[in-house]
Amino acid sequence: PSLRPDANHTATLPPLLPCQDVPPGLVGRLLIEFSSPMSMERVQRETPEVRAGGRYVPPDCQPRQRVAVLVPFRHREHHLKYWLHYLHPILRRQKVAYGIYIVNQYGEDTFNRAKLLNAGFLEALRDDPEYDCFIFSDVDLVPMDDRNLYRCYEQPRHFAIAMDKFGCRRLPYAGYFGGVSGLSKSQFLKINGFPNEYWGWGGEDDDIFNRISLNGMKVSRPDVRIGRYRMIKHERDRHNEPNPQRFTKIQNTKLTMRRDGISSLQYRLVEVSRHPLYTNVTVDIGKPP
Ligand code: UDH
Repeated sequence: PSLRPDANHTATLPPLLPCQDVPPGLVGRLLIEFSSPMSMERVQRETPEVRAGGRYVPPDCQPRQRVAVLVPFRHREHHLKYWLHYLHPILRRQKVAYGIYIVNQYGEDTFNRAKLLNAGFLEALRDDPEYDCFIFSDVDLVPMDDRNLYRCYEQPRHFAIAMDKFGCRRLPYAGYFGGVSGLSKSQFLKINGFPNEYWGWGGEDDDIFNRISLNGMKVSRPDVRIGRYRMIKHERDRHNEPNPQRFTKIQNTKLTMRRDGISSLQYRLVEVSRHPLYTNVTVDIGKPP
């Protein structure tokens, strides 16, 4: 804990107490909708407490974790406005220190969600080596309850367990790990990060689930009433067609995970820019072989 100088720099304030495990300002179930118009200016106006680059530290307690929230991204500006509008206030109430990183895929080659997230992991750590928890969130998913705490747990966490698109019922299948997940730095390194070789839509989340199980860990999840999400409706993106190789690839995680992952990641950093509510990291991750 640091001693903070007071306004006159003559005395020091007592160190802050650790933030409570269950933050006292949570409100529970939230009303989420994507029909009212949203502009980035409005979101910025309503979120003055966040520092440049989308960084926040609770002012009234000592946070227990430093969380980097990583969003795989390309051409979804419309979704990003809603996502930031809802997520910043939720994360603030949850009393963690956090930073938002939009990991933007450069160029128009086939999308690769997991490889982007690997690059985001390294770039967030380069920005702040103190991050000890990483949350990976699609840009079109907003939690419906702020008791779904965006932090890291004893075991890798799957947050998005019930979505309105699946009728808010439980998981589509038992090993589902898509949408929003979270791993501590050591959990992430233990599974050698995410696979780099899933180009196009699908399969990478199942591969990550396999990595977790094969390394002796077990996915933890919130209560089904708390883990609900709203998804912004959209059509399939261009250059993110379903990957026909995904079914065979997920059979082979055990053989591939040691050589394919954060240890073998290659990309070119194109740009890092600090926006008022997020840090944009644009990376050139290449294209399928
Ligand atoms: N993403 C982008 N840009 C893209 C592709 C994906 O930003 O071009 C990111 C974004 O964060 C998105 C995530 O990757 O939330 C996952 O991709 P997705 O939203 O395409 O996957 P999802 O399973 O949808 O949500 C699949 C297509 C549904 C088509 C339905 C047609 N009615």
